[in-house]
Amino acid sequence: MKKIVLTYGTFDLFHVGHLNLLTRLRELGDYLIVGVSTDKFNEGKGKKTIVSFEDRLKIVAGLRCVDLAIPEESWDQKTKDIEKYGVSIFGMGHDWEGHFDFLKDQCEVIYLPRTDGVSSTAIKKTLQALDKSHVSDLKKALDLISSIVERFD
Ligand code: C2G
Repeated sequence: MKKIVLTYGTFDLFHVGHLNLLTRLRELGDYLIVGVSTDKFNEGKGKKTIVSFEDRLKIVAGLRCVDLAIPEESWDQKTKDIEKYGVSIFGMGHDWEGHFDFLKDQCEVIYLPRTDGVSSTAIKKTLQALDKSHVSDLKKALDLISSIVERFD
């Protein structure tokens, strides 16, 4: 009887934190299913993504540790997916600690430590700082500040 593990996420700008989690979840069972949030579902989460759902799904599906990638379209599909796929373990990173304990009557629920120092948000911020148009805006702001400072000298 295969031990099926299930998780969900946005997986935007896929990074090592995502990979560590998926690898660790896969090691807990024999088959890992990953629900990837659709763009529409992310709008509901208030999450703006850089990488399209199609590409995020393809990247996750292409990972050696992932056996099946499915769309995540709603918060309440977890219960149905656990039933449909005969899931034994539902796992998430510990930033979700407690949020999915209601699934405990269907399967084991675990929260694994997040990987520190990396997040899609931090990557976006770094890219913004390096963006040329952003740098010219910063330069304009600096020129304005120095002209104001000069007036007070
Ligand atoms: N994660 C991690 N370490 C990081 C960043 C993320 O372990 N440095 C984990 C998160 O805890 C989550 C998974 O990677 O379990 C995916 O993270 P996100 O793509 O940010 O997913 P999120 O937007 O939290 O969506 O129904 C659940 C939601 O779809 C989860």
